Amino acid sequence: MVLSPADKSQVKAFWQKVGGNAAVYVTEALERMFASFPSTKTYFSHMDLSHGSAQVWDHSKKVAVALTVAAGHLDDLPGVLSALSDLHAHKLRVDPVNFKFLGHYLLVTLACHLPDDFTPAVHASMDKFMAGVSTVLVSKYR
Ligand code: HNI
Repeated sequence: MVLSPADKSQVKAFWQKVGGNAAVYVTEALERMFASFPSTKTYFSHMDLSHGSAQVWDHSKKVAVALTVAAGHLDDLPGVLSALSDLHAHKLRVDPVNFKFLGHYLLVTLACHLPDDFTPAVHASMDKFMAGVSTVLVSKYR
């Protein structure tokens, strides 16, 4: 997954617009994923997944930070996401297909909240960004 220079600047500029709402959007994306694919809830069976859950919120904040770090290091996603790659593959054993789901629901959520900024070009670049993050996070699976 190669992000062109144009993709990189689109991702950076768009993520700036997301700003402090990143964790809110991650929470909504997770809720959408859980609603459409209830099997994904099994990974979080130790957590309270009800709407407004403090545990989900804490988790979303961590995911948001990881995505913000990734958006700031688009030339070194494998480096900055290495520990998370170990965690998801070796410890959590998240099936790779689930990253496509979460990436999809995050893009849908972003499009809903930032419709004017989520142009087709931004959509394409953000899709590549999420695919790039996912590629790293699944790279050590099995
Ligand atoms: Ni994910 C924990 C980032 C996709 C299931 N995940 C984290 C943490 C970050 C993170 C950050 C917290 C690590 C820590 O505590 O140090 N996860 C990301 C990112 C993506 C992603 C950036 C993709 C965009 N995770 C997924 C997917 C699933 C998933 C698709 C399963 C469907 N993640 C988990 C689980 C945990 C987790 C489970 C542990 C939660 C906990 O606190 O016990």
